[in-house]
Amino acid sequence: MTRSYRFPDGFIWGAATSAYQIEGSPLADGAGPSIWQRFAHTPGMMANGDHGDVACDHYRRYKDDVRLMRALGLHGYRFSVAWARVLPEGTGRVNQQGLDFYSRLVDELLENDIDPNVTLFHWDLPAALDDRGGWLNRDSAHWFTEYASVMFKVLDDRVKRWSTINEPWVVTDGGYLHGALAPGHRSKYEAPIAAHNLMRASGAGIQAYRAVGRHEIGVVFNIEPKYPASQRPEDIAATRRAHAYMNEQFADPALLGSYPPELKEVFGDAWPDFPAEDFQLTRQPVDFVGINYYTRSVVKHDDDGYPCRASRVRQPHITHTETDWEVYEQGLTDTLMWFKDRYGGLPLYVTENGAAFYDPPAAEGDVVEDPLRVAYLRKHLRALHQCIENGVNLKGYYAWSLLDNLEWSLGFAKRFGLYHVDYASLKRTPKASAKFYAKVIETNGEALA
Ligand code: PNW
Repeated sequence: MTRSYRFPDGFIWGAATSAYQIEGSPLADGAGPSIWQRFAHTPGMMANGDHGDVACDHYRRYKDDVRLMRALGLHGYRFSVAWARVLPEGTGRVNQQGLDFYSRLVDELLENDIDPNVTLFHWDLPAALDDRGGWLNRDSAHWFTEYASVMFKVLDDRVKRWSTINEPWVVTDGGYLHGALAPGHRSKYEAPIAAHNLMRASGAGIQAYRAVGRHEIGVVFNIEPKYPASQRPEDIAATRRAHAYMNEQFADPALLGSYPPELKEVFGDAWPDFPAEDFQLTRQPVDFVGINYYTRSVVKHDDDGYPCRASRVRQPHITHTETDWEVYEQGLTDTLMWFKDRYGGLPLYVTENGAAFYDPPAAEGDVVEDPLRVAYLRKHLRALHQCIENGVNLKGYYAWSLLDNLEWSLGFAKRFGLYHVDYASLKRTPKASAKFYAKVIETNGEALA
């Protein structure tokens, strides 16, 4: 007998994007600059000199893009709000025109029966706040709640799912430790402080929501499971450090109210003594957690590996994506099972999952053939079905991404979309993965068989 991959009734099938990656027009209608606007216009920071000035022009084409979502049959759409459109200086004055854009987008989604899932912070901090120290300033938790409260007030009548912060690990590792992402700092001393303040901000945002909100709020982590390259004690210890650094450093303060002890080994004298009362703020009850899963890594001890004295061991026999990530669906199952074991059975969403592959051009009127992305999706969705059978409280899935878009400092060359975007004409073309995903949604998973 063939196995059925039917998902539970009410499972949310969605797709995700983020503001700076798709919107374009970053300074339109009174918006202030963000750190990504600045970073992308700093020579040498972006592959190919790419930037988000136009991106997918979603700011002006959002109605067309909602039509694409509708064609997929999406139940949900996860997007982020550009903080500096709403509060151009980050705090204080509210820019009504910026708010109106998101209000129109939400209305358009609802008219098409698509449930909005709003991420408040997906990396584009207002530049004015970076000038005040950004995430290194403890006041950032107050700045964030001021902004979040404006959004709750305007959209909570229509938005039923909110997330505070997207992937705090990437913000701190890329933005404050290695400098490859905005704001481009390289400091072992700054990274844990920025991380801590992001989790304080997330907690403060959740606390503010409890006073005024009527629906659900959570936080989104990227989780990359770590597997030891050998059973040698030093590889196992390196794997523990890498896992504590990337995964537990964020989920632990949010859900357990503490940090794992390995972080002291990772950061050494750069690890601060955080005030005990901060953990009441970081540990606010959440309605769900969003997990972004892309890949795993196999880890060995390496004295030159920074900052964990660990490095990745490439697995030559496994397919890798264009961002050099292993295709490893068992890692998704392991991640969700680990999460349930460590943090309990709270509701989970996979808020991002997808792959960059080279997609060959299509003739006019044809779909873009992307067999590797179809295979990636199929494998990961089958793995998710297994998780549900194993008792994971999984409520929905958001594919990354609806459209090809600006892959941050890697530029437009890395394409994650279900829809291909021609950046000269801005024309959207469905890929075979879009057709496949539409079938999965229509059959509630049965097309995975
Ligand atoms: C996520 N890593 O970023 C982001 O949420 C998206 O904005 C991004 O486009 C997508 O994944 C694809 O990269 C990540 O190095 C960046 O582990 C880097 C990592 C993970 C997630």
